[in-house]
Amino acid sequence: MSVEQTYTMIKPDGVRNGHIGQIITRFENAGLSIDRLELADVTEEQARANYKEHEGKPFYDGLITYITSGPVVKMVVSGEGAVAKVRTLMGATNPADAAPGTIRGDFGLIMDENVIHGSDSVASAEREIGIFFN
Ligand code: IDP
Ligand code: MG
Repeated sequence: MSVEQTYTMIKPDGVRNGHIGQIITRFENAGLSIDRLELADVTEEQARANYKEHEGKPFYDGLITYITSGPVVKMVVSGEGAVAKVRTLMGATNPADAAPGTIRGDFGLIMDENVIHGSDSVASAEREIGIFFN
């Protein structure tokens, strides 16, 4: 493994429900560094670019509406194996299946509002950092 950067964002429900501090604390406790951080709305263009792979799926329109529904916390996080580390800390996509102790397991309840996004590969991370921090 090597030092990587990943893109992660606390989604509108995570911000709305007051979980920013606890989520950032989990990253820092895991030894990850916060390289960039910004509270902002996701534009429709950014949302569509980020979720391009899901275009046409039944949940796609709802996903775009949800991710643009309020401010998010956008972050670039780095460290040894940061991409996989953040995904492990996040937990399973559906909070109903996410293990206790994971961010989605502890702070989420339903698939439609699953608290956090994290890049799934180094290539995705580079693409997503370009979308959200240009
Ligand atoms: P991931 O966020 O764990 O990488 P993906 O399968 O890439 O999961 O899906 C991207 C996002 O789309 C999820 O985080 C979730 O917000 C949303 N999503 C995925 N599948 C569904 C679904 O079946 N219903 C509602 N939303 C979904
Ligand atoms: Mg994904």
